[in-house]
Amino acid sequence: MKSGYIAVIGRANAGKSTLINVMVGEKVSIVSPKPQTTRDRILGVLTEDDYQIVFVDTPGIYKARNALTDMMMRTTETSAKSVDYILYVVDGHDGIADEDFELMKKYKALGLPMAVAYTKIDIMPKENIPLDMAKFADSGLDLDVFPVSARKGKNVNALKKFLAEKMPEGEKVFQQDIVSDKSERFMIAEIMREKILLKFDKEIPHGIAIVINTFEQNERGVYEVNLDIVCERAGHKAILIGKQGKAIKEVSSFARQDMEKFLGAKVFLTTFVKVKEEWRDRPALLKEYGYEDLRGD
Ligand SMILES: Nc1nc2c(ncn2[C@@H]2O[C@H](COP(=O)(O)OP(=O)(O)O)[C@@H](O)[C@H]2O)c(=O)[nH]1
Ligand SMILES: [Mg+2]
Repeated sequence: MKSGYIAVIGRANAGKSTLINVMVGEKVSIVSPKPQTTRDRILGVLTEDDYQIVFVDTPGIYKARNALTDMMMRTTETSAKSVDYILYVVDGHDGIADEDFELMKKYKALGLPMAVAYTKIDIMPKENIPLDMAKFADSGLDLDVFPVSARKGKNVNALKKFLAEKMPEGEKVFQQDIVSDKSERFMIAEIMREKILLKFDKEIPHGIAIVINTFEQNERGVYEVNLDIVCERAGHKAILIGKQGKAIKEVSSFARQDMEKFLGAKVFLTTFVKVKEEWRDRPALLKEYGYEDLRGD
């Protein structure tokens, strides 16, 4: 049996979470076109007859600007140091940046083996692929590069197989049917945050925290979910709610549908919007909202 941990690293928005979801075969991490979508370290577990890979999704790499992003960066750093292997994700559509090579060099210097997933090839001109492959070859970093499309599932099996073979011999860490280390409650909050990321622009989604007050399945099998959407300003609250509550109704409806898909049952969702100024810079509130500091983990 092969079994090990792989940290999935790369710039914000590269497509890390999408690729993990596809490899695991279930949604374990939310996805949006905006940076800072993933805030926590999330484990996505892929189990086959002869191997288990635990993918460590990370918040990505960008410059820290507040206590929350600072903590997210530390989470990425810490996660990258306690694994067997690194999968570096490059957005092929966006193109390889010098920063990517700097980061790959930095993580290689930790002494961990690394492969590259060059993703989103479904939306880029085919002729760019060999040009970028030459850049990888010329980097002197000795990398195994896999051009993939997470969205179309292209070449993903080849990548999985390659990674499985790189895992050390060992027993399973998670039971066969476990796909994530996170609870259903956590995913419900994340699904709500994903829909807000998809609907609202600028600073609003980055200043959102979701607090689940109730998460219960009643005797009819319906999940009763009550949650607070915490934002940073009264102005944001007004936008989140919208005229006659139109915006919040719409976003809650999308969230509910996705929650039902995730839980495989009906959901009765009620939401409240609250303001907590500057919560992202207040350690006590970060903790209250479930953002635990992984430093020294
Ligand atoms: N077309 C296309 N879009 C993708 C692919 N993978 C990710 N995306 C999109 O890229 C954006 C960022 O993806 P996400 O997984 O959240 O990136 P992360 O920040 O690295 O975790 C989202 O809008 C995804 O839908 C892909 O293979 N093809
Ligand atoms: Mg992500």
